[in-house]
Amino acid sequence: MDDLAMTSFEPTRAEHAAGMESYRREGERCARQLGNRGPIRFDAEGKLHPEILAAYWEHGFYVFEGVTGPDELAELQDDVREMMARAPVRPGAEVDTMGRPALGRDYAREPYTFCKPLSDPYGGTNIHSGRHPTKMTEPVPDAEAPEFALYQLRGMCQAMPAALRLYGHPHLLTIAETINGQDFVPFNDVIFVKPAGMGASVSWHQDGVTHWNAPNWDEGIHGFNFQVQLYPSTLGNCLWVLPGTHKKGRIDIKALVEKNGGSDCLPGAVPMFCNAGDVTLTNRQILHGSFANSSPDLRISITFGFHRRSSVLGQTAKLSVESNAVLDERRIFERAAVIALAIDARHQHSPNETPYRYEPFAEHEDEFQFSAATFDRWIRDYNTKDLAI
Ligand SMILES: O=C(O)CCC(=O)C(=O)O
Repeated sequence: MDDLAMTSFEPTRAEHAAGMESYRREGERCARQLGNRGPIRFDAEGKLHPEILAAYWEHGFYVFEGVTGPDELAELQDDVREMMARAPVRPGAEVDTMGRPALGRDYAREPYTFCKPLSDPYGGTNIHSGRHPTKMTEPVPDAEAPEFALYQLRGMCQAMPAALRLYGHPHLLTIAETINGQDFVPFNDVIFVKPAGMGASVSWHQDGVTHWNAPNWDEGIHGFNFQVQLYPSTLGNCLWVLPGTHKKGRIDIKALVEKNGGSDCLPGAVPMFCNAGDVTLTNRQILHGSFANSSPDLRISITFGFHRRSSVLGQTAKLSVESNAVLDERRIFERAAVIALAIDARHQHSPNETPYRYEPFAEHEDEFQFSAATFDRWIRDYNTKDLAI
């Protein structure tokens, strides 16, 4: 148990950072022993290497080092910086800090989410089917902190050319195919922004909400998420996971925290620290969360996931604006079309890279070439068709 567990008052930002120190170091020590990090490796058939796959299924996560090269990383950082600069000057405003129309006023889904610095907006609420039952420690921000800080960005494939191209990354799509089959389907995307000394927490949770009681439930049924890290993901700002919990069914998070004396510093949890350009792969069923970013370092994680087609087809949409829409063949095709166009957008930008071949669109490659017209038809407001389960 860490020092903060014994306190019932709200620590200041600095007290929180200091109080987490020993927990972070112990988590780092455990994480380094797991053997689930390194560069992407493929086997002779071009699939994700079986040793990596085995480590992923054992622990429920993997850290891939050096996935995006310096040029791609710089393009992503530039696009995200620009999207952040175009955010409404305050929640609900029509203009950005420079008085320009804020980005996304014509998007069907609001692309920006704000929250109070160092708060926990989900913990203990019914948001997202109540999957965040406990509240994280909410440190008191420094006096100069603004009233609101950016928390999440949505609609990356519409808002940022580099992010659309990332969505067509051949190595990431090959991993998706190895784990979820050739007919894998997309899930959704969101960019987590954890500003230095201000970033809000994401309370402990498991992601999936659909299949927990299904007779065919297994450790992969709710898919996985990638997080492409644009800056170093440090012990002080990164996502934490409780290894192996993706295999254990639904966890009683409340009981776990109570057993831990009410502290959110769960024993056995490990930090997914890594460098800019690294990509983490996280099973959606693993127990995971991130603490208020009381550290001096910004984290920006481009998060997008993939499912088995069989997990999605015929289910109803959860966790999204359009909850309870049926996820039928048509909807899957329309949402998956973003992958096909992302592959072509990437190919047009980097013609020397071998593009990924997405089996469900293999017969439609001529139709799904990236252009202004296909952008309007398939990408504009694509995230109203997310396949969230
Ligand atoms: O990156 C984070 O801080 C939270 C990510 C998360 O909870 C998720 O992807 O479900």
